[in-house]
Amino acid sequence: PDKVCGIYVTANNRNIMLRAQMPHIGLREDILRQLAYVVGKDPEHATLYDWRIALSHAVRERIVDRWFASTRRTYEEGAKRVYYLSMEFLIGRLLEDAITNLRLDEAAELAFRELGIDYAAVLLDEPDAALGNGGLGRLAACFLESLSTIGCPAYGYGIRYEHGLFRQSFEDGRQVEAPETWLLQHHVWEFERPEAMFQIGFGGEVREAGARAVWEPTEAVFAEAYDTPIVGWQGRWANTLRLWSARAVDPFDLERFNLGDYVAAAAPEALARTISRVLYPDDTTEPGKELRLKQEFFFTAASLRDILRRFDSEYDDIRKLPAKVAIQLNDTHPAIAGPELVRLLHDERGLEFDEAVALARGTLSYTNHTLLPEALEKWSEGLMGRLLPRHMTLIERIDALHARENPTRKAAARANGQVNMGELSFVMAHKVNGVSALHTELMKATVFEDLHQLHPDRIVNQTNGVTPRRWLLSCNPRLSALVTEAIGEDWVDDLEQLARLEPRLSDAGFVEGFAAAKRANKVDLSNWMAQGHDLLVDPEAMFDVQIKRIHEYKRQHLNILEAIALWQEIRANPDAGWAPRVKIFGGKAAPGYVFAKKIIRLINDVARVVNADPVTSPHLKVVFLPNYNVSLAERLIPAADLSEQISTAGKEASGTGNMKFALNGALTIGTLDGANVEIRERVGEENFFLFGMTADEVVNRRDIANHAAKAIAADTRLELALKAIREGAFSPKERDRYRDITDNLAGPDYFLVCSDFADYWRAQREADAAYRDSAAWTRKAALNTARSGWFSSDRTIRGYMGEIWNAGSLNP
Ligand code: GL2
Repeated sequence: PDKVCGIYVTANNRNIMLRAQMPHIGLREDILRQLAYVVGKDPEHATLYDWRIALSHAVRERIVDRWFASTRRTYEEGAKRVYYLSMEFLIGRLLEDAITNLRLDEAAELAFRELGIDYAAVLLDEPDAALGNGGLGRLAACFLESLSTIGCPAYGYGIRYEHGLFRQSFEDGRQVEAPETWLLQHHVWEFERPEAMFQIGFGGEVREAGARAVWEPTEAVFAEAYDTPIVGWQGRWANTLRLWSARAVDPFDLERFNLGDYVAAAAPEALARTISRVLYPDDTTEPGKELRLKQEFFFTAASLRDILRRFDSEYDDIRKLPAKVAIQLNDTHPAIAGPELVRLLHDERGLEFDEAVALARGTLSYTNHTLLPEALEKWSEGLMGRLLPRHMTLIERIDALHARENPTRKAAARANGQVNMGELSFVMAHKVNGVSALHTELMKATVFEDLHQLHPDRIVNQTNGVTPRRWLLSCNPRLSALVTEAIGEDWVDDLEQLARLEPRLSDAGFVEGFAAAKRANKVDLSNWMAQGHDLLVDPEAMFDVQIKRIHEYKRQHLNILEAIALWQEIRANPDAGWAPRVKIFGGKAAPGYVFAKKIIRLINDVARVVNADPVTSPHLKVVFLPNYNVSLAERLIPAADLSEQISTAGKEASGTGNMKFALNGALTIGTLDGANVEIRERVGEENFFLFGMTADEVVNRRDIANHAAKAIAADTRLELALKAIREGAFSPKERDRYRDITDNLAGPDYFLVCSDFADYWRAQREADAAYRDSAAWTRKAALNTARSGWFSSDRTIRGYMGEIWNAGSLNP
């Protein structure tokens, strides 16, 4: 018999095996079969939704074959497994991703053409799985895809939030939040695993039992697993994303129900489910709520138990744990994994405490994603002691052990009535990494200075990356086709091959093709904005895009101040030959972040006034697109000319949007912050518009008295722009509306908007001049694409595998 994917083919399973090898075979028939027998519709009555579910099932079947084969190989080889623990996985739509990776695009398109159904509309029907806030969650999603592409046996572990990140709309320019409801529709991609269920406890007492302790929680919930297969490029490998959902141990109070108290009867279930109900809509700041700590312990504890159960099924010596298991903590959110793993090894399995710590440390590693002080998690001892009494004692013992090993140590994880989760993560990890070269150096010099002195080999850098399958191949078919035509398709999983485009820049046909792809993407976007948002923009104009969470450190207000100044200057001098621009914004503000929400409203108010000005509107438009998410990013990035990466230096750990733009041929205007530094080094300084203070200069500038007032006094444009806001030019009915913004900027201006304004203006005018020479601009844009190959998340993951996890690839 034939052997396919490690399975011998019999007559019965021949069709399945054929499909595993050639997934396009029989796709149309499978769609129709799924439509009938899974969706329960005939083609005459099927809606777009029905077709999408049918197609998704047909695609899913093809993934499952690979998935089984991957799992089987991992067991056969006794391979080390990587576990990525993350509170967030911002995966977006999954159907197109799967179709791309299985190379089913043509077959699917053909099938729907034959069926007379709009294939593009079917793909767009899928809601985004928005189980993340921003960069941190999207990075986790790119990593999952790269792990599968590379064929590294891995699991993602997280929470199956019933409601992902809120939906954003604008009312009178203000952000309005509505709950996100992705699970209201049937979620095709997951498999429920009722057999993988763990009871997770909270609160209660700790009973001493000899050298060990027994924790007796008073409250408990079940964690139930849902698995989503994640298929890599060409379907060679598929890993699992396992998300935990909370449910009650005693779901229903029958006695209360029979007494007619229906609300009380349902309360236990409702309370338990709260744990996996919502994603915290905070980016880089922690709400510090009990529920958040419960969420963290809930998913971390369930994941660890699952990991040990799997380990036990293969090995009988727990001392092999670090050799067979690598657990990555994505930020400090799962930091309780340190003490929990020690508890499982020491209290439950009877290992000596010191050995339990050593094994845990050999298994765990930790990624830091931010240096913002408000984002470094700290829990009060009161709260943690109440919820996790045993862990409190263990943290104290971990501190004591570490102090014994390192007598010169200054700080501790438990200090001043708080538990410092960064400190705890560092001490419990064998490697700690930053996410860009600059960020990693700042970690060593600031938050982890003392610990770095004690453990100089522990901190390493792994600069972030993005998956080229989603962020070029699939989101930008025109540019991908051009690239493949020029250098073949090996670039898709070997992105550094893009360097081979560089010699093609002397070929007029290639350069023209590059410009044509960008132009066509811009026309598409303009049409979409005209249809969906009633916004008319000229595709010839420069598309200047800032899309990311709204935060003072990211400085959307610097961008809109520049827009105001430009508007004023064009009004004063309309015939100066302005390079036309469309400034596009997108991004959500945390619901409780009042200042960020004010920035959103200001941008919308400015857009209204500026876009209605007949004098300036041929030259300048301002657009804020609502509900920015992964799918909107996929639409905007291929059409961008200029990428705004203008954070206060030292504040953006890495950024990953910056990489997506460069890869898709946008030029960056940016500060020396995060991965911008490395992008500029690679694409060349002449192909990047640099401005602003360095991280060191930022720190020094803050010490200068009245730095903002001085910057304003020295720059008439800035002064006039602020004056216009203050005098109500954009809020005539409420002149004070932006008083807190203007007061802040003229006063403390912690993020140094005013101090960087003049240089930002200069860089923007340089960008204008460069854009006017369209041949030179296209060349710069193409060089950005050709030199962005290093920013693939495949490269990042290989770095983790080699320097942190000591894990290998099983790809055939
Ligand atoms: C972040 C950083 O702010 C961002 O610069 C980085 O690219 C990502 C991924 O490493 O992580 N840190 C953080 O807490 N969030 C981020 O996006 N939310």
